[in-house]
Amino acid sequence: MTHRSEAQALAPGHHQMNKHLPRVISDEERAVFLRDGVVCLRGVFDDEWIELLKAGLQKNLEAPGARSRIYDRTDDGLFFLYDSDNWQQIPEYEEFVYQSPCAQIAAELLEAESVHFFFEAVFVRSRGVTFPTPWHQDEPYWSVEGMDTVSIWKPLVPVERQSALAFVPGSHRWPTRYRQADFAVLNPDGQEGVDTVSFEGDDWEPFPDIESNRDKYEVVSWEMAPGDCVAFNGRMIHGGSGALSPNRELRVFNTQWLGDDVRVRFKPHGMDPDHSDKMRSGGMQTGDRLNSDIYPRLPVT
Ligand SMILES: O=C(O)CCC(=O)C(=O)O
Repeated sequence: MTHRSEAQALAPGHHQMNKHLPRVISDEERAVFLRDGVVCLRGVFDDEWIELLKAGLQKNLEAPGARSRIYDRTDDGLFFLYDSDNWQQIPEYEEFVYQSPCAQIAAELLEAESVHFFFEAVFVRSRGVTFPTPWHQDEPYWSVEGMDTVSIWKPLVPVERQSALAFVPGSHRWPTRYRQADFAVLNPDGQEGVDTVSFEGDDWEPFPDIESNRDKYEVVSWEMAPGDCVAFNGRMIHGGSGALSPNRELRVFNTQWLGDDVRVRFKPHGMDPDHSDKMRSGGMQTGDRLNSDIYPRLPVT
């Protein structure tokens, strides 16, 4: 594994992208991603990346970040934790962002010459948690707008199909603006200052009932092993993960990548995660391209 300091020495002022994808992303996989908005990629991260992320996640759990949230907690101590944007505090995450094949995968799926890294997110469920992630689309919550987005969701432990993140194929192209869930209400510990959104008014249609109509919406999910990932567009309807078997935990590391048409857009209904302060302090306003000093731009080599 090349360390970031070596990479910087190789390319001052630029971050060298690791080229060691264990295998090529096929034309068919790219076509599925563009058509369905989601593709399951098998065996694209070697064990060394999984071990690195596990070590980083352990540090993350020992010292959760400012955005850390508990979404669910049971009386017998089971929890579902979310955290994000700690990549500059956790060296293992930073190394993964700059050096792993992840940026290459994102750029290849988006057919882009470079991609911006937006943020990482972790989703940790202790053994037997059944709490499902509400169905939603990501982009309405983000402080950016655009079609060229991809999130790369990878379990660090084996995950059964019933527990994996699930998707409505093709929903990234649906024109309807749906009223999204406010994740701020998932707050059993009464944490203060959590990001909140409010999709009020006539601009938003009621969110479809995906859970009761999984067959109708042709919902897909996959049993996955460490090294596999699902790559999905930020406009995809997804959710329904959870439902762990009693002896299974779930540890997921997700990274979000932004391509050519993405611009900053501060949303009047609120943002989650709200990057508007971070963006404003980096000189970004609605309509701007992302500032590469804040959101690293990684070229495909
Ligand atoms: O892993 C989960 O349960 C939620 C993931 C999710 O919603 C996301 O990555 O956008």
